[in-house]
Amino acid sequence: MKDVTVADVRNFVLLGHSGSGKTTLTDAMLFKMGVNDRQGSVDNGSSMADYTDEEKSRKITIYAKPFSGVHASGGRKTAMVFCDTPGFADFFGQVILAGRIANAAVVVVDANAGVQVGTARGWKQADQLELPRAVVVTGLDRENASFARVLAELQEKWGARCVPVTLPAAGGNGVVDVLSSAAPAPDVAEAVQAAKGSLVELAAETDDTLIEKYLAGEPLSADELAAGLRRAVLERKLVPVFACLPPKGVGIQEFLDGVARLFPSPLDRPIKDAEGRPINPAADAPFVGFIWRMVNDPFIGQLAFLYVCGGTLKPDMDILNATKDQKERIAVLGEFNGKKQGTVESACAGQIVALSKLKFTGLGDTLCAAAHKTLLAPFKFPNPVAWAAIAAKTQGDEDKIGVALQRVAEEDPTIKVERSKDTHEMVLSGMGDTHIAVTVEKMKRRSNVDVTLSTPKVPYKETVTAKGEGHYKHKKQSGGRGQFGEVYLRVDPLPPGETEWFVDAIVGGAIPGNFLPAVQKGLVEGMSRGCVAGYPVVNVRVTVYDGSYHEVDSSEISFKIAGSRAFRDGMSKAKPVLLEPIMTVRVMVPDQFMGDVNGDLSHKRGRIMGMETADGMQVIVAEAPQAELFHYCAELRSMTGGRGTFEMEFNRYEVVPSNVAQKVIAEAEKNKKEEEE
Ligand SMILES: Nc1nc2c(ncn2[C@@H]2O[C@H](COP(=O)(O)OP(=O)(O)O)[C@@H](O)[C@H]2O)c(=O)[nH]1
Ligand SMILES: [Mg+2]
Repeated sequence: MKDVTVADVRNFVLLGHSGSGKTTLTDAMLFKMGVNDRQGSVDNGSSMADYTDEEKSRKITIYAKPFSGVHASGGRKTAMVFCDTPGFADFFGQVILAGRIANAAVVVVDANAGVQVGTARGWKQADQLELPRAVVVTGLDRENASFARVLAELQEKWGARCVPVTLPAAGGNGVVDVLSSAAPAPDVAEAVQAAKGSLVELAAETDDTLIEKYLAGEPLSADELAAGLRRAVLERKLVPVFACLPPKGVGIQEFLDGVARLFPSPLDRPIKDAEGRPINPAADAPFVGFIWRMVNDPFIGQLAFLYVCGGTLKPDMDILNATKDQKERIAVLGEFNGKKQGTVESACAGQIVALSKLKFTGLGDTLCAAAHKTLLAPFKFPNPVAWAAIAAKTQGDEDKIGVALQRVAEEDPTIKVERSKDTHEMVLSGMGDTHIAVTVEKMKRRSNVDVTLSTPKVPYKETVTAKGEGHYKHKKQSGGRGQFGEVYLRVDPLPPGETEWFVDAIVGGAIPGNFLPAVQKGLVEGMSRGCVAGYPVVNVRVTVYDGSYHEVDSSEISFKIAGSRAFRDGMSKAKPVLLEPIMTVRVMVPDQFMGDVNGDLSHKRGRIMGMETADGMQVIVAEAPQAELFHYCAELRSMTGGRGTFEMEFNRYEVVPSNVAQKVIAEAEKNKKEEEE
């Protein structure tokens, strides 16, 4: 974009339920602004926005992507910068990324389906970010579509501030602009009149002198009305509603006109730094920018997408990465519309540029003029809600998985990989099963590693509940020098608060002091695989109180073996039990699902600890075993039509009830046999 002034930049993010038409609207806008010479379509794979293989094969948006173009209307040029985002809950991380750099939100609502789960999720995110917003009602041609019905629903949910600025007309093949001076067709005249009345009133209410004028029955001038409307949108007292039929390009011109007229520019809404101080958005202020998107492109290499918060970025400037405290060099400012790439000579507030070959910069970093260090707050993402153990299909590919996943995680901070030190599995976690599946697919395509996914193993542990005596005499005579070591010990529960698990109660040198470390080593080994199902043993105390040795045959290895076996003997007599991790779960659901969710949790051996309400939702706090929760995300979504969400964290270990323990033990024995074969 050339010759753009900050005041003429409009920057917004598209939010809404999956399938509501956000991407189709994106393609329609790009075509209207001449960025594309035909209108791309999600359905035939020609969309400029949903262009990645994983998006094309699923026909859904997976990544938030930036677009830009110039909208010319009435002799005025406006730079439109906007992000298309996924509506699917699994990819909400992308909404968090794009939301951070938006000056306004456009919530897309389908005229048949109305407000859906994803619509409400997007709206809530916009609320949290305090974003001014508009609604675009799409799908006017769909069966049972009704603009009037959706408008009523919007007003019921989000107030009378939702007022149409364009209305469907001409049997759905056109729209009328409520504020246009042309006389509306008779069939819409009444609706136009009502909307105009509401708009004028909301505009007047933003200013004391205007409201006086309005109440005195004087008309507002065109300039007063325009300024009042913009202020009302900025203050979130007006949510303009637009009617569109994106596949046919109907209402797009009017929508872009509306954005140019009504939306704030970056000058109206300065971004705040980490301390809450506004960053000066003016073009001549010191440069500050924020990295909100990273892409590891197999052909281009790594691209860092930067949002300019203030000042003007030009190539070859002295740039500081304030997050890493490192100087960076910038050669070229890239501009991307999907795959289509170009370059720009400079970028001001509200614009997005792609930077390549940065040395230190990652997602969430702040770049700024070296002489004016500024830092923005880092991103915050929700905790994972879905987990899968991941293993290489081909032996030897394990290292490749690690590297490939790390590259994916650089782009997508809601994907996490961890090697469990308890189960030794590599566990991939994310925002849902589809998120994990897409990640694996992407990894395969880019790094050519094939993996298998499975339910992660539960990190069971074992302990004892009573006192047990253990004894082992290790004696071996095989030709030359033999082996000899004998250990007597007692195993009992480690008293709460104590950490000293080993007690030396040997008297009279029954086991010489120099062999005690070997005995201890044997105990540690014994504790690494308990006698119940071979899981690590915790919270036990071992008192070694007697033993015997042989002048010649005793050795470290003999005592290590004796220690390990004596422990096993003692533990098996000390009423050993299996322990499992218990999680604290917070489930957020609308009222009507309370019964189902509570019932299901009890079914999962859960205990309801409390209930509260927050944000108009019921919050159920429960404790339940981790073993029952690996697939809770999918189960809760299907139980609640996607409206329930949850978070969970580890709480403590608890004894596994014996009927469940029997199954775990049987499974462990089966696995052991398989290993031995
Ligand atoms: N009939 C009709 N179909 C639409 C309209 N807008 C989008 N679609 C279709 O709805 C489906 C989902 O659209 P898409 O833009 O991918 O939705 P998104 O998930 O919100 O990005 C696609 O098959 C589109 O062709 C519309 O206004 N009318
Ligand atoms: Mg989409």
